[in-house]
Amino acid sequence: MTTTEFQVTGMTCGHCETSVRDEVSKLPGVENVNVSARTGALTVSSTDPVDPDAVLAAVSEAGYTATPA
Ligand SMILES: [Cu+2]
Repeated sequence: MTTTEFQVTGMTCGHCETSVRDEVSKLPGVENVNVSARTGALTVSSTDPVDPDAVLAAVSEAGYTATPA
């Protein structure tokens, strides 16, 4: 299990968190997603290291912008 951290901008509430969590959870190998609208922190736990670009694309799909942290 590995965890990868990102910083997300644009989230304001729990619905934003859910949108990000739903999209990132779809990525292969992702086991757990922790996201906070308050801090912008996104932590992705996965069986193998995730492709950061895939996570950034998934967050973008949800309507927000992420950068590796
Ligand atoms: Cu929101």
